[in-house]
Amino acid sequence: MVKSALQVARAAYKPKMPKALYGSVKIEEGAATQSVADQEEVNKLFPNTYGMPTLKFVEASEKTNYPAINVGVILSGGQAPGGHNVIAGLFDGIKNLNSGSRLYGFLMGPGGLVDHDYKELTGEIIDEYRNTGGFDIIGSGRTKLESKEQFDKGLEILKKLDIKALVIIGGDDSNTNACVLAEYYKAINAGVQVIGCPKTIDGDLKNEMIETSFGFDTACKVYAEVIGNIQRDCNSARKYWHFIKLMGRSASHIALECALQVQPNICIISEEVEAKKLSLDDIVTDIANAVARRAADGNNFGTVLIPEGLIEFIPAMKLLISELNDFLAHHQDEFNAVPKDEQLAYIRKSLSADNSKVFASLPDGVARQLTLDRDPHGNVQVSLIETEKLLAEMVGNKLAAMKAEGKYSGKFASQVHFFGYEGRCAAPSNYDADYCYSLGYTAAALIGAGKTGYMSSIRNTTAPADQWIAGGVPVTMMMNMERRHGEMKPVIRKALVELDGAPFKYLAANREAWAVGTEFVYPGPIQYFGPTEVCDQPTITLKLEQGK
Ligand code: FBP
Repeated sequence: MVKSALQVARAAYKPKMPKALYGSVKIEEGAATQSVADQEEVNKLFPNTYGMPTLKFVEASEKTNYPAINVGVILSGGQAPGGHNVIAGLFDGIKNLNSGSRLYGFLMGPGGLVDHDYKELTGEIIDEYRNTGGFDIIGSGRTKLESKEQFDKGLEILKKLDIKALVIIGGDDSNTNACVLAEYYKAINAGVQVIGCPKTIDGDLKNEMIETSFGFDTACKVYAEVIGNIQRDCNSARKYWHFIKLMGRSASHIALECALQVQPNICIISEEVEAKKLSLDDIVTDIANAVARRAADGNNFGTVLIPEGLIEFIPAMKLLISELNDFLAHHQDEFNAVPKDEQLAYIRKSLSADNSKVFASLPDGVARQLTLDRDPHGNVQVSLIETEKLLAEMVGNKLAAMKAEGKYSGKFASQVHFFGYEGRCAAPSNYDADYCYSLGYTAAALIGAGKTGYMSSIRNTTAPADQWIAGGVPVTMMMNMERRHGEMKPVIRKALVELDGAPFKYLAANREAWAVGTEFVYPGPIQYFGPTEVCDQPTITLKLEQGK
């Protein structure tokens, strides 16, 4: 591999860790836990892993002798900056337990476990990937690990390689499945521990014990850099409105964090749209009015940030998607047999009257998106829906109508952008490099302590890294029951933007000024070397959440 100058220099970076992890550790147990909701049902489904205490690692005066252990690791779902450092931390952690320990990576996601596709990760291989972006060390995939057959097939290879612990690095769905696997292996006495690590740029796997999912920090900084550049361009030429869609399948954390970093003219937050029961027309009208107000001051330019998941949060769309999910879960084969040019009509006549009307009002491309392209978890692939174009077009039409009525006299030209994939494999920021390495190292400590069904947790991350707190959280603690594919299932509750939370309140308090004025901030690129106030800042979301 030809390495860039940055890659070479960055390889030497030593990630910072919580102080406790540098020496021998012992566990301090917290209180027994409960699931966030539906306690009885979740307890029933996880009799062996429910109710376990939270764990904290503290320095120990005596060194424990650990036997050598073979560990497997899986990267699951979308890429997020820092995944390689989780694996490096895990590798160093298990070698620290016992230098005879070995690490095996299952290839291309959970499918690698089922298909027995793996490679041993040696020190030489690990060194090639320290502090780099991407998941290419072993690849990732979205196969859903959920059936007993898959678990048993996986167990065959784990037994063959004498693997006693499996670390699954993934988002809420993958960690839900990790927990189901932990429960199953414990129930059958398989002798395999399962530990999860919180990953996703979307930032929606968080709770009181998991401050953030890794990759969110770096991805937002990459997007904020380019949005800042666009804003400077836009403020220079003063002739375009930029409609910028930002990744984040469901929650609007990425859009919100970017807004806090760049101070755009408009930022839509899906969770607010849902709470206020706004229609697509309401959203378009709000944007058009803001454009008209700026035009009245001679400012025919601006930026609009749009969260990727918006469509699903518009109440009428949400009802439609929910009926589509149930309908397709039960009629997928029948649907597949319908000729392509008749599929939309087939769906229209199969839906209830209200939803059929909403479905019929959508442009064909969007309607097709909602019915055809699902990920293996059954989710609509919202990243493929071009809401930025839809909104730019609809705002243009609305302004034309306003002009005809004499309510607007400006010029409107738009540019559209979608930022998502370009941030997912960026070289991890110092925050993510340190956080990820610590998560991996903590996963090794949880393995050493014989734990299963836990997620690796690092807290207090707005403080300097030596004050971070390492521990473990029972995955069942994060669960509730939700409807999936037409059935009630135990799943980790997704953390959406809280409208009474400090980050949203900060946006709400400032957005009027940002809409009318031009108060753009230009964050510039992530810095890996230099003063700590430039290189080691956590996200604004995290700082506001922690009152800093
Ligand atoms: P994860 O939740 O698996 O981390 O994925 C996040 C994400 O980047 C979403 O923001 C986006 O909607 C989706 O993945 C895109 O998926 P794909 O990579 O399959 O196109």
